[in-house]
Amino acid sequence: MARFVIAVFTVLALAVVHPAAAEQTQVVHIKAHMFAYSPEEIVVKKGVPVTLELMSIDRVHGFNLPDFHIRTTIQPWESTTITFTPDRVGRFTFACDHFCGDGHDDMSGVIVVVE
Ligand SMILES: [Cu+2]
Repeated sequence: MARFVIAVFTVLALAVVHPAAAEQTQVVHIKAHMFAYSPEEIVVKKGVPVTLELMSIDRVHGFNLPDFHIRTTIQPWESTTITFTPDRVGRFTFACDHFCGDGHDDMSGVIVVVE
């Protein structure tokens, strides 16, 4: 009986902890492809950590978000993860900085940080 009570208690405790933990990080999946990011615009909350999971579905691309000093290379079919905490509100442009073809110069997106 005691074991059963402990098991039920554990399940309840996990159920309570899990949603809170999920709110502490904003996970956003971004796909890169010639010559755009999908989605092109993401909205995140100021002061809450953001994890970007970046993946290219065709060739090598870059991801440069200078306002937050973030820059990485995105490899095809490999997940690249970046975590940062936006410390101010606004609209911040990210762009491909790895030449990927004729549309490369137009390959960009926006992170909107809200209160
Ligand atoms: Cu490019």
